[in-house]
This record gives sequence, C-alpha cells and structure tokens, in this order.
Amino acid sequence: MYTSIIATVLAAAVIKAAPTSTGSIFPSRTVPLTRVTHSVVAGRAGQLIFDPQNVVAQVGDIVEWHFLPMNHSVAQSSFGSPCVPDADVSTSFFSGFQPTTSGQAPNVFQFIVKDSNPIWYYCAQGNHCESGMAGVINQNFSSANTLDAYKAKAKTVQKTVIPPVVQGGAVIPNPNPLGGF
Ligand SMILES: [Cu+2]
Repeated sequence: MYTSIIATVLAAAVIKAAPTSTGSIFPSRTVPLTRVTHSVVAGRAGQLIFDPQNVVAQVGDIVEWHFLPMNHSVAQSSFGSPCVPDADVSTSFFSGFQPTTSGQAPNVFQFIVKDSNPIWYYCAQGNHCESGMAGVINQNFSSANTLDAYKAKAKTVQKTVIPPVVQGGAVIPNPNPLGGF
C-alpha cells in the first residue's frame, strides 16, 4: 500500500509539472487516476522476458516497469510491426535504456493507461525483441492478435528499431528498489 501511494503521488506530480523541452512528457490528454499500479519486471532471472508479459488494466491505471540486468527498455509498437516504434510517434512511449549490473535499475518507467485498446511493446535492446522480449497491455483475447502471434512475427524482424525520443510516460526514481524482483 505504501508503495502504491508513493507511485501515485509521483505520477500525479509529473502530470502537474510544467512542460519541459526534454521530450519526457505525458500526452496532453489525461485521465483520472485509479490509484492502481501494475508492476512489470524486465529481465527476470536473466531471461529476455517481461513478467507478467500480459497486463489487464483499467483506464487510469499505471503500468510501472522495473528493469533488471543488464540493460533493457520498453518501447511501444503496433501489433502489425513488432520491434519498431509505433507509427504514431507522438503518442507512443519509450523508456530509454535502463541499465543495471545487479538488482533493479535506479529508475522505473510509468505509463498511464488512457484507453482500453491493446498496447503492444518490446525491448529495444539488441535482438531482445526478436528473442521474445515483448509484452501487451489489454490484449483482446477474442482476437487473432495474440502475444504469441506478435512474438512469432518478431522472430522474422531483421533489426529492432530504437525510438529516437524518451516520451509517453515518466522515468522516475524506483519507488521500491529492494522489492523482491
Ligand atoms: Cu531487453
């Protein structure tokens, strides 16, 4: 409970902050926060995975990625084009790379869920995406667009693309650095 309060307060503080020129912004469209945070771990047990790789979230929930060794990231893509940034660059997110040699990286990335559409994402490091380091928020379970299908297509990608700008969420100090990840 303490952790989720901190996360919510931090997220609220970021939303209220004046726009900056760093490119680290929330989209202008905001939603009321639910105070629910979903934690996702990148690279659990040294594997090229997100855990959990499938998050079911309500509008206003926060998804918070924690990064384990060695150097991972999260980048939004479309379903149809795995391992490359979403065509709508203005609204897609990228955490930047969050390296750590042991334990969790000092920062986490928070993304506020703003609608109920599926959100696909990958790690932009090396060939991690081709190796299956991908995840989804609000997969439509009655659709053929499954995470397995995304990963199958990702295997055929020639080169993972690193988004040019960190945006679409908040890079903030890890509110739970000693969590049992
Ligand atoms: Cu990675």
